[in-house]
Amino acid sequence: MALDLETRDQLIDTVRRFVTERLRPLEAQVAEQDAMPDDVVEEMKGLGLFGLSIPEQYGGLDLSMEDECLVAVELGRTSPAFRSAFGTNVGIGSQGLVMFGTDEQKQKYLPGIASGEIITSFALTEPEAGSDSANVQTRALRDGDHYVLNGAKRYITNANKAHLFTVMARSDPDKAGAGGVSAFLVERDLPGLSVGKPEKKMGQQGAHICDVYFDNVRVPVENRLGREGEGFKVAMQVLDRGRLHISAVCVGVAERLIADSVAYMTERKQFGQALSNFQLLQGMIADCKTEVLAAKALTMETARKRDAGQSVTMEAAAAKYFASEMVGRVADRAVQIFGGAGYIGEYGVERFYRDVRIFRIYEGTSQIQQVVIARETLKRGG
Ligand code: COS
Repeated sequence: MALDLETRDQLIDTVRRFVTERLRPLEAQVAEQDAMPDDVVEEMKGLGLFGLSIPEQYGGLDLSMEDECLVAVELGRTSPAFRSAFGTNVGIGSQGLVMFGTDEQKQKYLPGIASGEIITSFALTEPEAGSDSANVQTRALRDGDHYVLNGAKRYITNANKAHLFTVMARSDPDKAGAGGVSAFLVERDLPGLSVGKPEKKMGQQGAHICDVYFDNVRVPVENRLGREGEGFKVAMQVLDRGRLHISAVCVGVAERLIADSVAYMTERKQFGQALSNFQLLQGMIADCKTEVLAAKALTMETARKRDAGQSVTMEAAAAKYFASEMVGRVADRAVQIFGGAGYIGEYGVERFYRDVRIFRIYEGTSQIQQVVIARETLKRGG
């Protein structure tokens, strides 16, 4: 649902203040401790951030994709680890349920997801199914009114905190590829489900990814999401949407890095004058600004198309591809503008440089986005 302009501006203003006053001062601490303070998470719940995309009837804010992207841009202006705390609830952890769930499933889980009481995770990736996500090996064999899940998932965001997983598993062992995959809502406390230790990562400390193991986990048939064999489609549609949200976050991070770079260029003097007077550095700022404007325009245009009910598989892939590569270039230039100060920990620029690297990998690598863009363009004939 699109908010009226006044309500939207109020929400954006509230999020902007929360980011500036509450989250930014904690960036270094969260990175050093690799942990999100509980009180911050509680404040996020109070602001409704866990339920941005959840329909109003289940207690969420029910934002349109356009409004969600505007909020995501604001949240991008701080360490991306903060957004990750509720990112799965807003995106890949909840949207399969929102798009494909039955009324009963929605009533059971969505209010808790919207309030942040239930943390969600999206379990698609496996050791042998990364970019080739149709090659899911986790089994879900039907046994009466249950499916029995066996297998392992890898790099699952928020798995260590999750209460509910959307799991893609092969329900038809005779069918290789996408057609044999079904999606399931799997509760954390089912016997046989276990979660590994958080991985040590390059960046985004404070956000966690872990393996998830299924050892004869009995999932009731009523927890299947969509029809049998429809799981890959569920995953792809969730990712179409998720990719757009990530694009908006990339725009926010880039805007933050440009603002930090401009502030530094104004203050720092070399050769007797401010760095901002040097045209080679101005050229870097111009390139950053041009690219972020382009990424934002593509992201918002695609969000509006999606809100209008159009399929945006290709456009969302293009937005994710362009925005994630763009923020990588912007972060690299920011390190260059800061010089030695960009390379040491104190200024936080090197932390963003590491944090943004994952945007070109998760929810589909840049190369997968290229595949999606090319396939769709060829299919459409141009
Ligand atoms: N929406 C709806 N359906 C889709 C779809 C989409 N965006 N993309 C594919 N499908 C459907 C196809 O239409 C096809 O259905 P039919 O068999 O009925 O025609 C089926 O799904 C299989 O699609 P396809 O043949 O394109 O599958 P591929 O194995 O070639 O894989 C890619 C397609 C590579 C695009 C997919 O595996 C992918 O996105 N990989 C990256 C996964 C990813 O992002 N992982 C990150 C982890 S999650 S954080």
